[in-house]
Amino acid sequence: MKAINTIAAICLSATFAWAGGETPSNPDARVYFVNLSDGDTVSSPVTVVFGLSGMGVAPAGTEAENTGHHHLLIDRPPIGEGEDGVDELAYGLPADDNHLHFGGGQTEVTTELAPGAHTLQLVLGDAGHVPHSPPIVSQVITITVE
Ligand SMILES: [Cu+2]
Repeated sequence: MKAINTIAAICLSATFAWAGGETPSNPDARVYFVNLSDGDTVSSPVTVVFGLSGMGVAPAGTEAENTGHHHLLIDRPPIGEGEDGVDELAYGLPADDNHLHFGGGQTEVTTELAPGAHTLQLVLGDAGHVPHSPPIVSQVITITVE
């Protein structure tokens, strides 16, 4: 019985962390890196191509069902984790050097990255930059810039 309670507690906390905002997503949608894989070595500037299936890309501010715009998290804990992680999931992503917004509906970026290892994650956001419910996020990948 104790084990069942523990599992229930874990499920509850996971559900909370993955609540996202108020805009429903297609739960089968997927966001992914088209041209990069975990462990890749690249040179700067780095081009990152964003893939999305099951939903559509629309500029920020567009209220249309099953759409969103891309965000690239650079050198951040996985979305929902770390300082402010839960708030970012529920209330929206900040715009800074670690959270790039593509509110024009862009599907790729070429950006300078310092030599060394960097983590990247894609997060789809709604009209107001808030992750959907459930959130549509990519795997976190680590790339090395030579
Ligand atoms: Cu945004």
